[in-house]
Amino acid sequence: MRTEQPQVIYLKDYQAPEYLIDETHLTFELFEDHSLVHAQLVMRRNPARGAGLPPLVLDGQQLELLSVALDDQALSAGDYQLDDSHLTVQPKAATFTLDTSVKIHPESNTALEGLYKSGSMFCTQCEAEGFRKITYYLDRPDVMSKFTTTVIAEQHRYPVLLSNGNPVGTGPQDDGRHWATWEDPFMKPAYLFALVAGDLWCVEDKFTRQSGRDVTLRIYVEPENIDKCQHAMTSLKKSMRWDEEVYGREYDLDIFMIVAVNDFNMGAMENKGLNIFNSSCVLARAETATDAAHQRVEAVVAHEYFHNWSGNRVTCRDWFQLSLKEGFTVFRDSEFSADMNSRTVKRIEDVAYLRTHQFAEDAGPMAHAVRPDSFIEISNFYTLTVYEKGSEVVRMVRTLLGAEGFRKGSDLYFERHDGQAVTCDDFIKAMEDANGVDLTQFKRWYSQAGTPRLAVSEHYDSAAQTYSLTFRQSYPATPDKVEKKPFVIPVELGLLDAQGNDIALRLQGEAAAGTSRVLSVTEAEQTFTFVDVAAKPLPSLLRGFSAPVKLSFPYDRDQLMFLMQHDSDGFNRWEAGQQLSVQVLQELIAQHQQGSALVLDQRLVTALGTVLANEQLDQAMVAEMLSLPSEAYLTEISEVADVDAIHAAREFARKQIADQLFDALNARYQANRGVSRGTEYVAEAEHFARRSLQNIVLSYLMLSGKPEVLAATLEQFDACDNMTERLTALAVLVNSPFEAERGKALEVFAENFKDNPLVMDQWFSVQAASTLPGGLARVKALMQHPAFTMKNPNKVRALIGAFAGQNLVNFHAADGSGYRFLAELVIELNALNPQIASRQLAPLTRWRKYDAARQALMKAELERILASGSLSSDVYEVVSKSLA
Ligand code: B3K
Ligand code: ZN
Repeated sequence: MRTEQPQVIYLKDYQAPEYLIDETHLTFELFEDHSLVHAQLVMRRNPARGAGLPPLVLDGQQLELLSVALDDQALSAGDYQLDDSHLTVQPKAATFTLDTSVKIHPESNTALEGLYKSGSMFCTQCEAEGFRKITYYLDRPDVMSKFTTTVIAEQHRYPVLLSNGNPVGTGPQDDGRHWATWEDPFMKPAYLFALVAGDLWCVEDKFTRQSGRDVTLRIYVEPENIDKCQHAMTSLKKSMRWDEEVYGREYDLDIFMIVAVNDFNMGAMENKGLNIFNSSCVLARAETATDAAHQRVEAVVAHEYFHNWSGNRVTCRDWFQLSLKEGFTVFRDSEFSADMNSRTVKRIEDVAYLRTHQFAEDAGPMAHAVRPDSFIEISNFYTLTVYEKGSEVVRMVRTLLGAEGFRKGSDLYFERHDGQAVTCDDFIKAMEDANGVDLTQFKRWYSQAGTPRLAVSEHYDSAAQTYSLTFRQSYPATPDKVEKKPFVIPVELGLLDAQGNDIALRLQGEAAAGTSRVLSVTEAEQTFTFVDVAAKPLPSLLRGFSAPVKLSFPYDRDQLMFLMQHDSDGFNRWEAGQQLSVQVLQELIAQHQQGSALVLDQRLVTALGTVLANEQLDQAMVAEMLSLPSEAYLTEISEVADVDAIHAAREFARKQIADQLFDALNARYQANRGVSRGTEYVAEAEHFARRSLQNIVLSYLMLSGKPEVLAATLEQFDACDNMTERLTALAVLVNSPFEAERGKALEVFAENFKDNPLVMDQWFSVQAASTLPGGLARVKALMQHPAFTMKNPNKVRALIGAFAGQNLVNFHAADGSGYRFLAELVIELNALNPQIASRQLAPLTRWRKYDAARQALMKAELERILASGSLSSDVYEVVSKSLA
């Protein structure tokens, strides 16, 4: 908890550390009611900071200092200063050794940062600033050290003792305890430190590197989960191969370990050689994990593995540079997933996510640049902007340089900075130097917050046979009130003729350049003119979503239908469908607001009918195209979001589509369920595609309320062999009018899976997201369920996160009951786990999107949180910025 006024930390104040830590020797003695940490730090004055011996200020929080010695001389209380967050000592020489012993309480650490207990095992989470809750240290990423770690614990309870690097020794003590020592040969910052002690089983495999040497791979889990590790292991081996092939990066230690823990604040953590994972991102098998969960496991395993180079070998100089490792690594994992599955579908998923959630963040009170220039609490900056927009920025670099130029740049980056802690500027510099280009203007993507708008207009001159496109950039105001300068916006485009074929592209004054190309828009207003254009074409703009901007072009609905059918770019075919749906839905929203009868533009039904009839199209694409823009996305693009009208309009459109296309939907359902019934579960793209279409189609069919659909749903629920089909059937029932069947299915499901917490998370989520009336009461009742606990972040996300984030009509109930409920929970969570509390707050921070009455209610709840007493810096920062 915060005891002093929270301080704002600025990038411009960065200074290199006064001292360095060459070696870190740690000994942990783990007990049930406390733990002891003995640290020996071999230190020296940082030569880069010049002569003189300023005081050594070590970070440390919630530590009970037992002893401190400088060069083996015990210090007494008068020889050092101690406050809530620092230990200060005065070195006597340029090189010295500092020994400290502290007592800590992992057994009561509910914040899940530092050393804590998850169930019966000990584990750690140090990024960003958790190491200071373990021992006194220079807890900053530019202080890199060689770590040796000894863990001592009771043999019987904790047979497995792990830390980073290679095992160098282990043995029993005569008091029933045992020890293990690990040595990490690579210099690393403290945030990559990890320790695990528990009664764990492991699955072991090996990977042969390109260079011929074997690496031992181990996944450690609690014994009951040993049958759910294979998918993660396969994903790990695929990731290792991919990083060798695509980036030329080999793994460097002889052992790589993953440990699954149930209580974890986020997805996973890339600690050197010892990744610690939320069990939701490791465990997967057909019966208990959905296709989405399988894909998430593959992506997160890859992401953490890729950090070994983008993050660990080359790390961040300071936390303002977080996107250096996160944006780049998200880009790497998304390309990996694209290569392993359907590239277009992966792009669609990423873009839909970015535009719904990151764009909302960029338009809200916490908006910040990809490289923020100030923060109060760094934990609040593990954001969609740093991760997802950061990844888009790296993607644009690749688009501008081409795949080969990008690889030259990444090679130079890794070679030049291996073993260093560097900045986003260093990354771009390597890209520039390897390609002989100047990216100075491009770097505005790192420093300017907010989503740029790009308005496009056209002009066709039939006499001159020229076609011009004019691009106008504009920038919404952001909380930093910084005046924005033009971005470099790579716009990939093509021009379609009347038959829907791409025409040859030739810019005035240039040679012909294929049928799809990238224009680099660099000015606030800029016109590009194409020559030899025989007839007015239809532009396909921002193909593959080549830049994270809000592009607008005045397409009419017939043109969008044409693009849906003919665009050679798969992403833009989907995008045309989304734009058509948005236009149609916005019309329905307006009708609802005017109190007139809702009338659906039949062109949407026709367009979706055509998609549904196209047997050649990848089934996952059909599924994506059938998915109407989410309520959250419709909210994001509204000036003032009318939650009830959005919900009514979307549900009306879905029902119309279901009724009018019933036979075609049903045919697709029967065909796919037929195949699923006769096929064993396989976690591969083609099977994901079949099930995704089968499932979205089933959710449409249920809107008909026909008894035959109920029967089909119950058949799927009972007879399928996998969680994807079962959970979809459950969700469809939960949102259906069939009350008795719904209740029965929920009961059967909970009874079957009561011992599997990850499956119970799904059970909570499906109910929390149900938009039927009475949502809040259902959520409150579920909080009393024995499987629910506020202490487990997965449970909080499954129930409260799903309610506030996905169940918009219920959460935004006009009486403010949803807001009050969330505020109360945030106050409770603030005391237990500040990081989770601050994350759950996000929906309340978006108050500017709503009508005056809701705004007042939401702000009142934010005020109430602010006034509630001793707030963590995490919650304080988000609430105070939201009210500013
Ligand atoms: N680097 C970690 C995130 C740590 C978050 C700390 N609050 C996971 C990842 O991005 O790979
Ligand atoms: Zn990461």
